[in-house]
Amino acid sequence: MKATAKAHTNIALIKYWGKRNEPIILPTNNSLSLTLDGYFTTTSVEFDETLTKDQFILDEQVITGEQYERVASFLDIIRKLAGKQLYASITSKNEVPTAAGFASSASGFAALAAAGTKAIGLGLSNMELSRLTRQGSGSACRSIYGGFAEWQMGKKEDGSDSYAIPIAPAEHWDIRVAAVVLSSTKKKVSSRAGMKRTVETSPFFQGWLDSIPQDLTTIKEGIRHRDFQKVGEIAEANCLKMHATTLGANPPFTYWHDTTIAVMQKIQEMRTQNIPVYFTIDAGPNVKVLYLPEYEKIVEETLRSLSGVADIRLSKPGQGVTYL
Ligand code: 2P0
Repeated sequence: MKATAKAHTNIALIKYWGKRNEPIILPTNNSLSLTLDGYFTTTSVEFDETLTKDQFILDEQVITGEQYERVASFLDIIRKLAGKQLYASITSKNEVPTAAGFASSASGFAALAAAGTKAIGLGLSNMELSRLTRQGSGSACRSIYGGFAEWQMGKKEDGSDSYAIPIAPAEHWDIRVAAVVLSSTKKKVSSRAGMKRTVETSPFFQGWLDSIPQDLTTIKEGIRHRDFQKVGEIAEANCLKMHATTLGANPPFTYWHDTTIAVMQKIQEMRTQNIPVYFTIDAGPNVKVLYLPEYEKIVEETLRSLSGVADIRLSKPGQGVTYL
């Protein structure tokens, strides 16, 4: 009744930004991401007949409150699927530096879903595992796969057709991501609250949705042909459109800081000097820079020299969920 799994986080190139069903996490649009090797969560789940409630230990700390409730509710879904009323002891270790602006919820729920279902004796396919993982955290459903994965929003309201599918494995293309860590990174609006406010109030939201199908078609073509310019241009434009929706929300908000804008401008300036680099930004102020391996040195040096930048963390494409 015990299993251990490891899952990596991912960076969205076409963003998930909006839910059409909050309780079971159904998105308003398809999204597409690259799984990253540098950031992962390892989780062990052990079901135990003597326990009267779940126990959750993260990085050697006993977790209570909202974070505990989210994990226990997710295990309720696994218990229901398996038809077994057993509690578990969950032990997780995060190798996701929160300062780098990567959400540990993606690798966290992917590892929890994989270890939990294996420990309770459910033999799920990757499709079933991704569909289940989605209910813990939306972006986590893409972390079941390595390399490039697309979360298909699905049409059904029961969520049965909403899960990620693999687009290309990590070995297909060595595209790199530099996370630019800013000195000041206080985040005021969580991604969950931010996307909700945007869906409910932003007049730009429909424009965002209308633009997704073409972005997806073009970026998938670019990935297939390893066309870096095509992938970079679409990823950067898609990120800017997502962030534009927040400015139209009521009350309006932005995740950007002054250094966020300085890094974006530096990236665009590097392109005028024939250095092929593009950026993307999630629901926070840190910038993620896309580049090819031969430009690693110049990318790292240039970004490190900017004021307000605390650190640069480099990552390669990573693998999907594995069992240890
Ligand atoms: C993404 N983000 O596609 C987008 C881009 C942030 C910006 O997925 O409510 O933690 O758990 O489904 O997955 C962050 O939202 O939200 C996110 P929930 P999640 O990666």
